[in-house]
Amino acid sequence: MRTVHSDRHLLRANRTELNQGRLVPPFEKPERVAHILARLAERGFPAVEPPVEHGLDMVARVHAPDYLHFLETVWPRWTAAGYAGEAIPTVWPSRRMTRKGPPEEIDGAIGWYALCGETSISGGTWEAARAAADVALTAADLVAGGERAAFALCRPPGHHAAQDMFGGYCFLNNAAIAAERLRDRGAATVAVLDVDFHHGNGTQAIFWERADVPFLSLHGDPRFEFPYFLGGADEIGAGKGEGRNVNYPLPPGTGFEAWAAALEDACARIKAFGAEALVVSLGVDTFAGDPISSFKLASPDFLTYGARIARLGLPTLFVMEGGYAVAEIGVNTVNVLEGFQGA
Ligand code: 6XA
Ligand code: ZN
Repeated sequence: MRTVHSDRHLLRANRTELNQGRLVPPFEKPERVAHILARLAERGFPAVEPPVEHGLDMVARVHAPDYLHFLETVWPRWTAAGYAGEAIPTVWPSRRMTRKGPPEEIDGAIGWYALCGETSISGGTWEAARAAADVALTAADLVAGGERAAFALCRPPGHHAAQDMFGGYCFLNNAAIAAERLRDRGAATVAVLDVDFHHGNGTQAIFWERADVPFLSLHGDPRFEFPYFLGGADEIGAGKGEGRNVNYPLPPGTGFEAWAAALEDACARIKAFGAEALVVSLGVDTFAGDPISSFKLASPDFLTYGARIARLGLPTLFVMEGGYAVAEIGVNTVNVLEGFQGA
């Protein structure tokens, strides 16, 4: 399996995350990628390939123009305002605050575009996010060109990013952008299967009314887990997308047996939807040792479920999302790919 990856992820090197009431070093850090690259090499995967620049056309199919302009300019605006720290929202258009649109002041505008407050923005974030989208698009092109599967080693991740919102470490929705690309390149129905521990609220929102991109997500029950305000089993899509959004909220502490049963159901539905290609939002924060998640998957379980995904028999694009047990992130991620290849 070929891997696409850009060194420009290193430009995303923020120093702060708001976690449990403290500013801490971010969990979503560059070392994550180094461990995955090392494991790919150790296991004999082909040398990683740099992305082809695709410009912003495909990105703009998923994200609103004013949001893209915000992402491009937020850091210079923040520093020009004289703020000393990294850009973090502190106020939102919350219930009963009815003014629409971003205010002039960047301290307010960032709240308009933020879905939550842990994710700081610093210089280089926009450049890294753009490179990650190019990685996803380039890997999607490999699959569209006939590869059985490809791995988009994206960083920063994307599945929380909605049409016009960032948060949960995400800025551009790499998986959604790739799914659009696979649609353009001829797959009539492209399923997105999100196996990250967290609900892919951004991907769900983007394809909510779409029949051509069904979205299926296994995740921590939002009654207990981030992003809290989306991800219930009763969210089934609307309009043409009705019945094509499928959530599997699972309780804290879920182990592989229950998780795999949900995956089995998701696979049956992907078949029933008639998907011609598959995008997997691949977060490995379902691992028992993950510092911010509560599922109990063990490293061999990642091999097992990679093989199950392969048995769908679909051209498959893996897009990297979360996973913060850094010492094991390489093994767990590459286990999914090896399980897939060995099936
Ligand atoms: C914020 C948790 C953000 C979760 C990010 C993630 N307290 N998403 O891994 O998949
Ligand atoms: Zn996650």
